Amino acid sequence: MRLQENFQISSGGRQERRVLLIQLLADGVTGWGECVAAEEPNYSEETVDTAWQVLEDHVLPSILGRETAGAEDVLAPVSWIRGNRMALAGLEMAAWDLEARLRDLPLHELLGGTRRPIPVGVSVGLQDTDEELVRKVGEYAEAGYRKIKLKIKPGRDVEMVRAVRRAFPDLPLMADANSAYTLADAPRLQELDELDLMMVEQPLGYDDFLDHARLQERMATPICLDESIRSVGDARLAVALGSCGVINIKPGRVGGFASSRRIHDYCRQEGVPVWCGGMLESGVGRGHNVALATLPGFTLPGDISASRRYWERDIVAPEWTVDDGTILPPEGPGIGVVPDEARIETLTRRVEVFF
Ligand code: OSB
Ligand code: MG
Repeated sequence: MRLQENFQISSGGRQERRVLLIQLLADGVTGWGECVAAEEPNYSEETVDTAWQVLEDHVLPSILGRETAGAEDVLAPVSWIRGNRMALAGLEMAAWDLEARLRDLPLHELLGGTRRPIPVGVSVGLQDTDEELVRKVGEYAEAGYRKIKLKIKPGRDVEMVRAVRRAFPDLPLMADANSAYTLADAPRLQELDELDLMMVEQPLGYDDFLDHARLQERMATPICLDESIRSVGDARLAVALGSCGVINIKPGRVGGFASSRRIHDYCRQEGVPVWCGGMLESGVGRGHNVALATLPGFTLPGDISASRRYWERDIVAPEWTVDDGTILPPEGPGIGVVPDEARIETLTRRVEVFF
């Protein structure tokens, strides 16, 4: 699927998405999953190709045809697999959608969600000029998004964010560095404290809990961890060390909904706010994110924008729309939207069927 614009983050840009969809069939009903792994290993170690290989060679042979108590336990036979959480999550979330459809329940209800409508924000990629960024942010603010996230990197940070803050003094703003800095940049990052940001996301290394804690001691703005948090164990480590004040939960990154709920429940108990991040998903993965964001601890707007923000045409009907900065979780079964199988077929480059 071709993105409407090249989406630039500190580690590079993306124009095309190779979306790995998983259909899980039982009793004539289909559950849909989306693996969020990217084309290149620049966000996590996984790619769409490693995920395909792990699913084909290791996950599916262990799981297909086995009895399972429900989606919550579908990954039990592959608990021996280390990492590869995006591959596992794609399958696990398909199982949740399947279970919800088999029980004729909306996925958000099966997950225990309570919030509706859900407030949403938008993530804005790096732009060539501050003027272009200010113009884009203005459009999203006008559209009503409840939080606007600016991608930053060294050389495109304090002055750029200041230009946006000057143009929009009251806008809920945050910045995301995707691990572009080191602790040596602390003086620079501290300058962000003057710009009234809701949080700064993943400023340092994807695996560096200690330096995030050192940086948080020196910054008033809460640090939000994204790449660093892959499990509830990571969340416990981050909270114990003081590495962050906020956590971004992406179900695709943490191994699925069961893991997302463990992180959510732990953060709720510890008073750490969470929100649902995004990975440039198609309408299928967007549906999983909408369902997750209905859980009570998701008190901050997620990176869950309308289908049209990324896609000229999405692969689900109806497409995801944002009304006054909110999305109303659908009441239909499963993710509540219908994948457009004819359109998906025209976009498909590779199919494999397992029994
Ligand atoms: O860091 O949150 C991120 C997109 C791809 C990879 C990483 C990130 C992002 C985004 C976009 O910020 C979120 C979205 O709108 O899907
Ligand atoms: Mg991020």
